[in-house]
Amino acid sequence: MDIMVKNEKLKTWIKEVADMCRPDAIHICDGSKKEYDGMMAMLIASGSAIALSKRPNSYLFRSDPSDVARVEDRTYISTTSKDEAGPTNNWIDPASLKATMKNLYNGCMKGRTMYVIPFSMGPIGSPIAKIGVEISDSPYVVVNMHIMTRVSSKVLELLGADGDFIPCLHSIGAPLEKGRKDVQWPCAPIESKYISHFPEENLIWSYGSGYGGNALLGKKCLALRIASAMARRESWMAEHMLILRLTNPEGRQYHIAAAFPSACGKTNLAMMKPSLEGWKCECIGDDIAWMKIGPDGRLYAINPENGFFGVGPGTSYSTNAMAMDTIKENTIFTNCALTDDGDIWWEGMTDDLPSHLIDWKGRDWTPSEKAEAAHPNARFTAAAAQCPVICKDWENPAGVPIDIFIFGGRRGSVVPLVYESLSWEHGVFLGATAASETTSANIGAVGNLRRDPFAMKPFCGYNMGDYFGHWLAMGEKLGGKAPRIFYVNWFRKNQDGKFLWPGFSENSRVLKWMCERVDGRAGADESPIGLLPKRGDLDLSGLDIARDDFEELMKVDSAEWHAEIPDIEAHFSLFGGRLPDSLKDQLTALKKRLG
Ligand code: SAT
Ligand code: MN
Repeated sequence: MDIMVKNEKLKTWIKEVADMCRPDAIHICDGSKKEYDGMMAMLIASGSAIALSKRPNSYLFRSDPSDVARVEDRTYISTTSKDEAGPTNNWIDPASLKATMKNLYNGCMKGRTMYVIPFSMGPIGSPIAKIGVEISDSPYVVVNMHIMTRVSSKVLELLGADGDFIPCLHSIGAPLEKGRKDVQWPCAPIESKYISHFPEENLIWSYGSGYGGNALLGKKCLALRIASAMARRESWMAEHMLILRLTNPEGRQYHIAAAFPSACGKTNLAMMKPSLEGWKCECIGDDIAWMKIGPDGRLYAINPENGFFGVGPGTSYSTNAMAMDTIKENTIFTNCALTDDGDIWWEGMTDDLPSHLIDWKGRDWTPSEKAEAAHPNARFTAAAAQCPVICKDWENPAGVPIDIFIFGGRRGSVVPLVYESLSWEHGVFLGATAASETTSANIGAVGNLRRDPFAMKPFCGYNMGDYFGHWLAMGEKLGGKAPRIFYVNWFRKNQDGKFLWPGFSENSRVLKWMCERVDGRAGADESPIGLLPKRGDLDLSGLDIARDDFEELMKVDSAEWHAEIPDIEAHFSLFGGRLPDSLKDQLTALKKRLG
């Protein structure tokens, strides 16, 4: 074993895993450019990666068609009691889950190299950062972790002999027999995939998938599922939220954290170019926020990640120019289409369709093809530092003080463009009842409505009833310094199925109203569901939107909201005695207001 490892717990763990998984070789990663380049050269030689001649230092990967997104059905929160995992998580008791997985791990790395990846979530050495070590047999995971987290031998130095870290074990679950040629994207069949979390011992075991959040274990597994359980124990928050800084024409800064389900436009909002004169948006993070109460009693947020794992399709110079500039070079692409001149392409990137492509499955594609050229969950992996509007404070260990929380989802009907909560408790009710049409970020049907509280349904590492309680408790601690809470829906459609709101840059109009609410400068009308902007409160100057359409967009229809109640009741009933009373009171109050 490499001499670099001095940490006792790490040494023991590496040996245990190697004895169980039986790799041919062990490589301790140092996070260097040399390591990255060497790994890419190997991936190109083996046929797993394609170097893109049109994009400097950028590569395309194509996954197995069965391994294209997170697998929520195969994701487990394994706590001693089932009740601790709660009704929104899959649960198997730790002893039997570990027994099953040890069987799978047994010899699973034969013919492969086992990579030991020391990484930091948050700037290395900062007091709020957490150290993880991922063991993986996937070189694709190594190169992605290089971008998405801070991989470095400095992390090992920091660990010293007895420092603690979060062990993250990952295998693609595809041992390679001697003399056999490897496939392009080795992985295990769906029924033997397991993405398992043991929050009582801060441990992650993932098996069978090489894709995204299933395999890059610093992200959803550590920074959300394990971190949310730690945050509850230690009175802080780990949330599925983007973080942005908005500056108004007078130079006043506002910090916004917003929770939307996967593939609902968090990256677009985080890097938005405001259409309003004089307003500026800077990105701090696009997916995860860790938040603590600071010495002044306000809530401060940091982004624990180092890069973006963003959805490609729909991203273009008109929807998200900053993302397009971020991925100009040094980017990993997964499941995008390949152009004839050696670049990537996805649906929505350009107005004109290319006349010929190689699709994400490696087949010839022409515009007459019905199937998409890029997978709808095709992704780019790029360093946050490459974003032209990355905020200068994005790595500040003190974080940024949050003024505004936004919840939302994708709803074709019922929910208006924006409304404000009546109180913190009501805001928690809005988060707890958030609903969205499902997207391709998870394996499963797309477009079904589901309750996705705080956009955390797939990511909460403990009983979600207790999580609601944690939000209420944080509100009590924050008191008058708590951020204001809003709910948005960029996705409302008219009867013909056309979007009523242009979204993207124009969302700055909605954010402006929120900022003015914070400053007590904009009005609001009370409605049964919350506070709506009064006519004239939303700055619509220069925007071509028909009056009828705007009314439709902002409409709160009593009958439609009445029809939501049984679904909210069914959702709440899942939590039984763990549902905080104050949320029951909020539901009763909503019914009363609806009349
Ligand atoms: O695949 S990831 O979990 O990293 C992306 C997402 O679903 O948000
Ligand atoms: Mn996400």
